[in-house]
Amino acid sequence: VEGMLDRKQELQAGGKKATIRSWKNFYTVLYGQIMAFYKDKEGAAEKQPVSPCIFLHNATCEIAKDYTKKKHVFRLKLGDGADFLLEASSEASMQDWLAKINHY
Ligand code: I3P
Repeated sequence: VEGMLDRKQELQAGGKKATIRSWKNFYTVLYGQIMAFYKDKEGAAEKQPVSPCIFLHNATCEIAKDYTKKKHVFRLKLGDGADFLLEASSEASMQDWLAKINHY
């Protein structure tokens, strides 16, 4: 699964509040248990990530019901305590990401 996602980091590894908290837009690709972040589809084709990839081992994700400022937002909690909000472009797209991420 791949596509544009807006991402905001809420917690860093260890569970500390993240210092850089703005939303950023990435062309996001899931390769098995690795989530990679590119500028756009071309960047993905050229394998030129613009942000460190995320390892989904021990990660969980669910709809971010507590986050009401945007629609179609889900929360990804990593095994190391980091926590990201991810905004999909539609309900269907969000459900697709949730299903694929929770499959691992
Ligand atoms: C952040 C930016 C985010 C905002 C975050 C701000 O500021 O405005 O959009 O999150 O609020 O810290 P900056 O661009 O200066 O980094 P929301 O969109 O969720 O409000 P937060 O610190 O309350 O998470």
